[in-house]
Amino acid sequence: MKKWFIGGVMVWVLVFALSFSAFAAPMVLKAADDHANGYPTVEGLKLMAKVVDYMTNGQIKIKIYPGAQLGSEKETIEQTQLGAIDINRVSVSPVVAFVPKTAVLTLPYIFRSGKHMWKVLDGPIGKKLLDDLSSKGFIGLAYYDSGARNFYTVKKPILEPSDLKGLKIRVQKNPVMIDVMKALGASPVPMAFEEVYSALQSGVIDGAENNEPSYWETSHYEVAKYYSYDGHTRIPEVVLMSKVTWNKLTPDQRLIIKTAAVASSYYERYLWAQMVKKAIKAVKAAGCKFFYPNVKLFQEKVKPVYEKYGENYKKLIKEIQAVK
Ligand code: GTR
Repeated sequence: MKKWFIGGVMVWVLVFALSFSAFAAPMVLKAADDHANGYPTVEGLKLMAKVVDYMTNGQIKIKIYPGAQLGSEKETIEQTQLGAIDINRVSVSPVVAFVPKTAVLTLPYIFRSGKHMWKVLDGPIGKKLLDDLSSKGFIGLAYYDSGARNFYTVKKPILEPSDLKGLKIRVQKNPVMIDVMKALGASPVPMAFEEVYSALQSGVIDGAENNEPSYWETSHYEVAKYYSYDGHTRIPEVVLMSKVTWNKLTPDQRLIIKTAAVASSYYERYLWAQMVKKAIKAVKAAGCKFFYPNVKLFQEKVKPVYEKYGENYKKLIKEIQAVK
C-alpha cells in the first residue's frame, strides 16, 4: 500500500477523533441557590463552576439557578435527594429535617465566634458531618459562611428576651429554630425565605432573624428597621451534591468537583467579610438602627433547647465546645 494512502487515512482518523471529542456533549449540572447574583454564596458557586469547567476541559459545566428559581430550600433539598437538582447551596437549617444530626450546628450559641466555627467545620468534626449526609442521599462538598443570625423587628427593638414575648417571629423550617423561639418567649412562624418580605409588610409577622447580608439583600430592612445583635445562632451554609449525580461521575471528576467546592468555600468566606461591611453601611444609610443587647440574658433563656437536643448529641456537643 502506498505510503501517502496510509498517511491520508491516519489524518482522517485523527480529524474524526478530534472532532468527536470537541463535539461530545458536556455534562451540564444544575445548581440551585436561593440568593441573587452578587450574593457571596452565588459568587462562590460561580467560581466553583469555572474551576470545574477548566479542570474537566469543558466536559462538566455547572449552570447556576439563583434567586430560588428552582424552588424554596426545602423543595430544592428534596429535588437534590432525587437527583433532579445536581448541586444545591442551602443553609444547614433546612437540612436538619433530612439529616437530624446536623441540628447540632444550628444550636444557639454552639459556636463562640466565627473563628471557632471555622475551626470546627474545617476540622474532623466538620468533615465527619459532611460525610454523614451521604446516608440520606447527599454528598456534602463544602461549607460556606453565613455569619450570625440576629433579630430584626418592625415596631420596637429587641433589647432583652422579654421584648420577644408574644411577637410572631419568622424562622427557617428547622425544629431547633422553633424551640429556640419558644425558649425565648416568641411565637415561631416557620416560613419559606421568599415569603418573609410580604409577611413583614402585611403584619403577618412582627419580625424575623438573619445575618446582615440577607437582611439587606431581601429588602427586609425597609420594613423592619430595628436590628438587634443577640447572635443566637451561627448556622453555616452547605454545598450539597445529589448522590444520584455523584454516582455517575468518574473518580477523577469527583475529585475535581470536591476540590473546586473547597476552593470556592475560601473565596466565599472572603466575599462574605466584604459583604457584611457593605450591608451594614447600606442599611444604616437607609435609617436602620442597630442595638447591642446583653447576650448573656439570651444564652440563659435558650438552655432548655440544649436539654432537649443534648441527650442525643451530648458527645458531639462536648467535642465542638472543646475545640479551641
Ligand atoms: C439565609 C440563607 C438562605 C436562607 C435564609 C432563610 O441566611 O443564606 O439560604 O436559609 O437565611 O432564613 O431562610
